[in-house]
Amino acid sequence: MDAPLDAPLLPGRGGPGLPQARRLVTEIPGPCSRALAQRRARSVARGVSSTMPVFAHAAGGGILVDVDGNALIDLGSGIAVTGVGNAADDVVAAVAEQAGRFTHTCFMVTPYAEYVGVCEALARLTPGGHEKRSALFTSGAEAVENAVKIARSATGRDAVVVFEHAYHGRTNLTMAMTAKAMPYKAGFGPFAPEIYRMPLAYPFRWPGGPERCGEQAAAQVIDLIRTEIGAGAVAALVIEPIQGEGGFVVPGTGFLPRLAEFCADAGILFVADEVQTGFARTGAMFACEHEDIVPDLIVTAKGIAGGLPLSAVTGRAEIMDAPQVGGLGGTFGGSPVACAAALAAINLIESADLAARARHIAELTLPRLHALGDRYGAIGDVRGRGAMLAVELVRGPGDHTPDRATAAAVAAACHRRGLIVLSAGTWGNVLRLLPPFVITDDLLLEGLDVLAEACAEVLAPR
Ligand code: PLZ
Repeated sequence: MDAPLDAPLLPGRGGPGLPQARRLVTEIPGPCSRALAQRRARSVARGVSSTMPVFAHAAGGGILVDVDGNALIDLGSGIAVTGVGNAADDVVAAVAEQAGRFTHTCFMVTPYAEYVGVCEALARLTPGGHEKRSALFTSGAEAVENAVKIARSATGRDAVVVFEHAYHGRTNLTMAMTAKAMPYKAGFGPFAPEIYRMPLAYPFRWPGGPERCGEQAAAQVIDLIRTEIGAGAVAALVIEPIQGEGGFVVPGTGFLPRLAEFCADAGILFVADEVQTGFARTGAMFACEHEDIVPDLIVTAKGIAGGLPLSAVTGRAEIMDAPQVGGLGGTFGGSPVACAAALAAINLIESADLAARARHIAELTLPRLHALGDRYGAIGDVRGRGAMLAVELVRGPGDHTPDRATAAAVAAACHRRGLIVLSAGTWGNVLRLLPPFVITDDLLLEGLDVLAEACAEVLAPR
């Protein structure tokens, strides 16, 4: 390791031009990050937490440079946002061009073409050949809330079905829809009514074993909806096709198609929350495509705009057009700068076939994760799709008890070595990888070597 620098020479900009190599010049966190952490403690509410103790200076490709000049490998993409790379050239140019013409008019006051362009792209890219409409918002949670508003308006029904381990956001309605109490809900109630939580087809933890998990869980859910809510009372079933914060749980085979079929028969709208899985993350443009699901409404955010805040609800024209004129909106919803960024990001995802890149990332990564699983009994499950992959840590072989402390220790060992990895899961015992699609093979493999070193430091071999 090089000697600490008193005045680090920091890059003037990020983007793909940053050297794509890990480089540690101080301990993590370094002195500049520690000084900022002190200012932060005096000015930022403690409820807002961070995974890594370093402050960002510039980022691009698969590298994030901190304020001390350390270059870290980014296997988090800011929680599945910067798939096209951070500060991607085309996104930066589109943002600069748009901001130089106008930053805001409010679409509800004087509309602009960029908003329409994003809605056209969403209609073209989302599953299903039917006529579609979209409405744009700012955060994922806001879009989920609006999907529920639209579903209630279109069906005249109140109830909303959600699932164990689900994450849908931090606003009042979406807190009610999110499963996990700590830290998302504790002390923040009372919560919105008419939200009903159902069992999820979680193959690794399904009592009847993984093989028939999808089929058995779907049968349970359908029975519970019929007997405890009444199918005719349900406006929408909202589900992440692969759970994000819940631990990258890929529902057991057949679960999603069976639920979609039941919803269609019962007049319940099938709403896919693709906030985390959308825009090529799972190796398809949308995760629903892996199981040929055509949702009635699809909620997107995160990866849509290369790092700018933008979210959307897209769906069947007749459903989307149910709310009264003026019933949907928001001052910043579909900000022109975010829309310009989205048009650039979507163009990159399509023209560079970043979904194929995400599948290639899985091909490089999964064998390595399985090899770690073979070596260490604490790795109970390896799962995910595309560039959305995870390992679940448990007490030991045959003991599925979640092991949060060990997951945290492996994550901390990665962080000390300059690798950004995130945890997830209801019990906090899942390590998840969300690399940017544009990461080079070499950098990804180096990141996986660092993960292997961290496992060797923390875990006992079988
Ligand atoms: N739906 C499926 O993954 C956001 C949350 C980070 P917002 N996930 C990251 C945190 O701890 O706040 C998410 C998601 C799914 C909805 C959301 C909410 O999206 O943009 O964070 O509101």
